[in-house]
Amino acid sequence: METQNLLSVEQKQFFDTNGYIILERFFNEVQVSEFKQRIDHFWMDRGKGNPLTIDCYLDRKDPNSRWLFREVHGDARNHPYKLNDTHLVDGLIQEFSISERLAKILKELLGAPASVCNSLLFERGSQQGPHFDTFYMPSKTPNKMCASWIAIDPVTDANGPLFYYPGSHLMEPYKFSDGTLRATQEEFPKAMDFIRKKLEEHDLKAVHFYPNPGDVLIWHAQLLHGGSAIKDMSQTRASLVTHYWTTLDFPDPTQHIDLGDGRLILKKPHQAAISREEHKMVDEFVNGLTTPKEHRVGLPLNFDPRSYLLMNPDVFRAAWDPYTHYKLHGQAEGRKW
Ligand SMILES: O=C(O)CCC(=O)C(=O)O
Repeated sequence: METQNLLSVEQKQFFDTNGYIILERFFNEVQVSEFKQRIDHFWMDRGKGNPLTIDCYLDRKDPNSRWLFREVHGDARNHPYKLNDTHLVDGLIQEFSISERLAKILKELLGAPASVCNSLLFERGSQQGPHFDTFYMPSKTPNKMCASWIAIDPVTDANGPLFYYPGSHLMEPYKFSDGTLRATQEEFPKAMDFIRKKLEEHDLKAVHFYPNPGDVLIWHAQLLHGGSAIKDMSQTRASLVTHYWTTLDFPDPTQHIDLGDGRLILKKPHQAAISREEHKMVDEFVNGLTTPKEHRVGLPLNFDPRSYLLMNPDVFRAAWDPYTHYKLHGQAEGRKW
């Protein structure tokens, strides 16, 4: 039996033309308040077996260093952070990341069932510069990927609104030297120059997003977006970002956790399988690395050697240099960091 579409023809056309759609009051006040309580719960319940990782400021200026959530100081909560993949461990987060209604809408936009590839829980803005999601996680089938951004707190100019460039998904993408859209550290400045030129050519300007709690923005994989600077760090701006690939790239049903009603999550190993003692050894090992220069080129933009070893204890235990291992084996094996 043919199920009815949830998006109107106009909404679908808007997405195709602009690269995003906004769904106001998609989640109600009760759901939003449960979500907020769940964030408190995550911070209180950080026991020994907690498998989550967090990207946060601790000893560095940028928030890209990854830690075991159970080991970070509670003060990390007062700074921008991303708590990774809570959808893998929590049913309430799954109700947001891939609610039944959202799954149907994503299928209408992508033309194939969506499956959650990852999720990021923020309590403050990311302050991340303009980027395409394909810099980090391009889908195998071009353009068969998108993301949802769910507002949990109201967004103001002071708490670092998300910004995006309507129509940027139609610009010619920058291809990195390996022929893919996945960014490398060395080529990043060149790619950004190319993108700035294209924005000028198409006369595209950034728009800021000021949603109310419960509103959802869905963006196309190639929509240029980022997070504005936070002017008032005391204001939280909780949000959940979920990235989706499709079953076109993962046709084997055993690759997904099937929650029923078309709700799919890609299976992933839990990320933090390393003991506290080994963790210290990883730090020392990484500080002492003397990797040859040629092994450090062509790596993904956000490659973090420390996090790579933390998430792949077998690599650390075999005393592999993380850069070399990633280039020779990890990339082809789809290993994470
Ligand atoms: O919420 C933000 O500040 C930006 C999020 C973002 O760019 C992303 O998760 O890809």
